[in-house]
Amino acid sequence: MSDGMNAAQIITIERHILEQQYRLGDTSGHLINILYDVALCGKIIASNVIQAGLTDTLGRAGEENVQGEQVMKMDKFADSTIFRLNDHTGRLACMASEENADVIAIPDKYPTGKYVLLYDPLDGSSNMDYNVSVGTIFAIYQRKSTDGRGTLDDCLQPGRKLVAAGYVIYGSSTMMVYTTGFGVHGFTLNRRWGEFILSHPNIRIPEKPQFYSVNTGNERFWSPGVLRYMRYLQGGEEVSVNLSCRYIGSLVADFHRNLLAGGVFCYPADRKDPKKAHGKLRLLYEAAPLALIAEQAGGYASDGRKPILDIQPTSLHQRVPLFIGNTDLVNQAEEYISKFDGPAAG
Ligand code: FBP
Repeated sequence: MSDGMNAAQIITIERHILEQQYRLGDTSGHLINILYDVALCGKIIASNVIQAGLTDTLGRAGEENVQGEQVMKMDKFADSTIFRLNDHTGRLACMASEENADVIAIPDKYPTGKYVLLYDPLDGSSNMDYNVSVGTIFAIYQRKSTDGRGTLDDCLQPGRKLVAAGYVIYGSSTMMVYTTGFGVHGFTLNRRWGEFILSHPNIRIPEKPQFYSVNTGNERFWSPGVLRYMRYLQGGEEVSVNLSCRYIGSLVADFHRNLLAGGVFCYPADRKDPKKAHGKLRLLYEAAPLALIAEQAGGYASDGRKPILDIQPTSLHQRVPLFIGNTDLVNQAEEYISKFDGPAAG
């Protein structure tokens, strides 16, 4: 027995990912290795997150990113860690990050490969200084172009084309949750072994939801359909559900809780703030990868009108409204929005 586990129980993330290889027909093994590299990024970032107060990694880096947000020191660390661990492997055509305005090219001295890696290096980073859970979100596509350096077009693919997606959450424990289209699986980092071990196989969103998550501070900016939907979630409509409100303000943490306990996370469009007229969260490295996880776990993700996974991206940092979690709850959001906000504009 080791750490309370007998050998037969120990399923490392490498073993689990390798078992996916045969299902994926990823003969090159490149996708498998990218997933393993992401897990290694998670371990390195986790080792810094957990002692951030002791090292000079809390606070702002004194610059603004393409989103118009203050960049945190840990954003920079996480961003450069993911780049450095993936720029030389020959598995990627290109990368894109929430922290970088443009497509990230593979340095000329290194070969390119057939996959594209998109990532939010440290989601919820503005909460880091307050010891709130944060996360890394990743999305992997096969390139569309045939060879050479990858392009913007290789990154602008609808979520239905994802070959793998997931996140690493840095909370009371560090977990990696991923899917390659064969269910959703969660691994907990055993710090003594320095290894992610399978702890949550085949995650399914519980049928009976418990929570709704939304920043009610934005209520005055919501459309009539969204306002009625929130009343429905709070038990204020004739036919209602009666959920408890939980909002951390860190997407990965809010999503992870609802994935395991049942519920819905909402970041609606914001009718007054032009910057958030299409929501706050980014389609490519927040909404789409989590939408694949949700659907693979028996849930659903929508922009209030249509499936997130069907949206054809038009720009790298495009934002979308997001309703994600139990299918029934998200379907209700679509119904309230179409009933009280009328047909979609344009
Ligand atoms: P980033 O930190 O990746 O920019 O994420 C944005 C985010 O912090 C989400 O994690 C979270 O769900 C949301 O913004 C919170 O926004 P608000 O403070 O407006 O409720």
